[in-house]
Amino acid sequence: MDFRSDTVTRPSEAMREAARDADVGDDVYAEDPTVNELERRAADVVGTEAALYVPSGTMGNQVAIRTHTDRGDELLCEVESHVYKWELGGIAQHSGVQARTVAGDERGVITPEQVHEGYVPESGHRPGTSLLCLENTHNSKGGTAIAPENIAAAAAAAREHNLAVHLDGARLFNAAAALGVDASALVDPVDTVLFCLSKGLGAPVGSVLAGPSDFIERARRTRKLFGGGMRQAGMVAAPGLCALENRSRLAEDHEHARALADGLADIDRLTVHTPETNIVLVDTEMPAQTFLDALATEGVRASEFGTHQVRFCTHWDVDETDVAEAVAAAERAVAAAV
Ligand code: TLP
Repeated sequence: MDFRSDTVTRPSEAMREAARDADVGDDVYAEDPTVNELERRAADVVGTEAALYVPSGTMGNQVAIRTHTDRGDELLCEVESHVYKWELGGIAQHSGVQARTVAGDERGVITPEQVHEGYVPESGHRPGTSLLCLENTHNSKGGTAIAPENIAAAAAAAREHNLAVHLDGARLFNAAAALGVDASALVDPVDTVLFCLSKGLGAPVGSVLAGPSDFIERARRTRKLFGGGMRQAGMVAAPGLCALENRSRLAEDHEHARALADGLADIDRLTVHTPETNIVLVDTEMPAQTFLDALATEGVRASEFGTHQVRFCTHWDVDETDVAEAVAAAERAVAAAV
């Protein structure tokens, strides 16, 4: 049982068939009908003018940053955000941009005041901020679903300084499902959004960068520059189209995460954070790796998220029985991890 991430899912039969039967063309000439359909449909779903299919969430975020900024600019982001913490310093490497971080609250929310304080006006000595990056759900904070009001407030503060706002919504639809809102409500306040087809939605490959048409046209050139221009990409976009229709199943993952959290909470020497979506963070009294090794011998995999913290992700390849078995395995692992 693999709880390391929601990226580990295997494509369904329907996805495999869709890939086999996909109508394809050369997407670098924008002639792949399946990719074009996916981009149209994706833009529709999040309420933007246009969208761009990209190979990964990381590429989508990095293409967005490069397209929004100029070399030597500064961007503002939460200190534990994925773009800053988990993308190999891509902000500096790909865009020549300096990141200024602010520490959000325990759920990863950035306040308007923090945006005002973090903003740097361009001067003879200072680079000048051009972009605010937000994240929803916030991965490092345990998949917290940030409310539309919080997104809107931070974005409004950014606009007072003429900053563009990019949302890393790798798990945007998890946030929407948890909050009971349409994804467009989370996207309306920002300029651009990245979301992943390859996480809870279950596609084997791919993410989408969405925003205004003129931005997406420029992002298409950046994607090519970054080596992300794919040819008969309809083969992988077709399962992505199936994935887009999987949005309603995410609530199931959230239920499984709650059941998992409840079960783990009864185990001594583990402290469980209450999940808001499909991510369960667990603080371990013993070193996280010791617990993970013991858990692996019980046939359950999870991720190290800190020296004394592990992350479990639920997804469509784990069901209720798996959750119950994982809890029992965790109990044995804690007993064994001395
Ligand atoms: N996150 C992965 C790891 O990199 C940690 C995971 O297993 O959660 N934004 C957010 C908020 C993400 O969580 C991720 C993936 C990405 C962007 C990047 O997506 P990919 O993996 O498609 O490049």
